[in-house]
Amino acid sequence: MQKAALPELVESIRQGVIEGRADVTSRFTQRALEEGMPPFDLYLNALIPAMGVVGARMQSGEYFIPEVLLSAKAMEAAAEVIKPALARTKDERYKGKVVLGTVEGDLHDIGKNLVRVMLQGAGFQVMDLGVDVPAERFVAAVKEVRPDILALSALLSITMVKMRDVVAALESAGCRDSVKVIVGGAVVSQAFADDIGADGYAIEAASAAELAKRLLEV
Ligand code: B1M
Repeated sequence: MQKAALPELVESIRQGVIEGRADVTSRFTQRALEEGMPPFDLYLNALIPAMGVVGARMQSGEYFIPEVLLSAKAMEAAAEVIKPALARTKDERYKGKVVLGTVEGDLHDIGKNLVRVMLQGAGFQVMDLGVDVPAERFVAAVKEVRPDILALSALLSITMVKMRDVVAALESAGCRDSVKVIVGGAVVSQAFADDIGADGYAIEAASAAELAKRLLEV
């Protein structure tokens, strides 16, 4: 196979995500890893900025949902290729249990999945409840699994308020003090986290794993 410079590979992956080409992103991601690019750098330099471009195009009306879904699929295809490489860098020491999910009404899961990968890479055992998770389902999982951390993701202004409902539901069920609640997602902020009584906020996936470690002091 012909050698390609890393910046060119990164650009091809970025374009692959923007154009919604899963075949392109998985092929070039594989090549970038073979060329020695650290897996996390691929997220930071190629995948996340490319989804930023897709978001801007959605906002300006240039892209509609079908295009965005194709881009999301292309990003997931690259993420599948990166996963084994990330697993090899895994910190095997067990850090604790996390229940994770995207709140009710919200179907965005790319960022949440990245948070899961980072938590697992840091040594946490993660139970991922998926997307559109009602407050009662989070409470049931907290009672059942007894996690150290409950991690909530939201990408929409209209669904971030559901995070407050989850905290309230934990309080009503008498299990608020048994778990640390952390929140994140593009619309969430530290001020919002403080306002709803969460234990922590992280701006991106790697810092979510750092936050989880800090909260458990491990
Ligand atoms: Co949606 N969408 N979307 N969308 N979508 C946004 C979020 C939006 C900003 C686009 C825009 O208008 N510019 C906008 C929200 C505006 C707002 O409310 N403020 C929006 C909208 C409006 C909508 C719909 C309402 C569109 C419609 O139907 N008219 C609809 C809602 C559906 C629903 O959820 N009920 C909708 C649908 C969709 C798709 C299904 C087409 C698709 C989702 C596919 C999927 O997730 N499987 C989609 C996508 C892909 C996007 C954009 C383009 C990209 C999101 C993404 O995956 N980014 C997005 C625009 C944008 O963000 N630029 C947009 C990449 C990902 C790695 O980043 O998710 O931010 P992110 O995660 C980051 C951090 O936020 C953080 O870490 C991650 C990485 O480091 N993080 C956490 C996330 N969760 C965390 C939890 C933590 C800590 C950190 O602790 C627990």
